[in-house]
Amino acid sequence: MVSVLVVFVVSLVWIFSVSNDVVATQIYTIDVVNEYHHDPGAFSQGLIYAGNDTLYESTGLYKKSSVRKVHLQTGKIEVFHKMGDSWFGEGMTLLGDRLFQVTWLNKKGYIYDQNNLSQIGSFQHQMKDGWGLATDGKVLFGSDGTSSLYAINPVNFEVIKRVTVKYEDREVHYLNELEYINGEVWANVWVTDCIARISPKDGRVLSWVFLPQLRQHLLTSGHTKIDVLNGIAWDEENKRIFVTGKLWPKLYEIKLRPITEQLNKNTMDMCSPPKIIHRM
Ligand SMILES: [Ca+2]
Repeated sequence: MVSVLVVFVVSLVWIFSVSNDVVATQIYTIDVVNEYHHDPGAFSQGLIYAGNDTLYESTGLYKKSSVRKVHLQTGKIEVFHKMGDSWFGEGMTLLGDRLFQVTWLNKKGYIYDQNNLSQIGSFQHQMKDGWGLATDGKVLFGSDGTSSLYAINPVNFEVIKRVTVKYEDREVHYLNELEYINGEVWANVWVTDCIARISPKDGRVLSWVFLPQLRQHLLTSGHTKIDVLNGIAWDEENKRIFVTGKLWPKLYEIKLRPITEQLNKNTMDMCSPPKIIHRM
């Protein structure tokens, strides 16, 4: 009888703790504050805001990969660096006055002068692949398309720390473009319309941002050749969040709005697809 009671009490505690976790994970939808022109030929892989209405963008695809300095208001490309035809540009971040960029299916990255985008160095990293980069001003955060989030020494490029990103007990695979915002690392999850807000301390997904309306609106407006949502940039000074996607004709400034929707299995499948598909 005592053991039955113990099991009952333990079960109650477990149910209570699980339901608390579900309630504690905030979900946000978004409102569009501004929209700007974005080069529809830019296969966006890295996006950074650098002050003075200036964005830096890294783009992918073989023979088309590039690094650009872009004026926010007009979308005008002010400086353009074309990468070699055999390189596929991926995530990029700005630390000091240098841009660090990783490349797809390769452990080699490049360093550029932020003013003229001249290539001033290269590096080898220890991730499995190069997908996303961000920085808190001290270390580089990196993703490689798995559920791993890396903290990387920006001098010797050794991995300082690796955490597995999880929502509750479920690994979140395909972490893509990154941005460091107020102590969190925000990550596009490849092929989804979701952004995971991650604690870099332990890899826990603290909350989710749902953005399906952006891609859906572009599709219904006739932009049928667009690819997935990818690219997050943060204007620390003015607290502005920018997002775009691969081959999207627009870049959006968004604001988050909390919603009360409960997370269910469909939501989790939508934001954190099982690891069964292979990237083209
Ligand atoms: Ca970014």
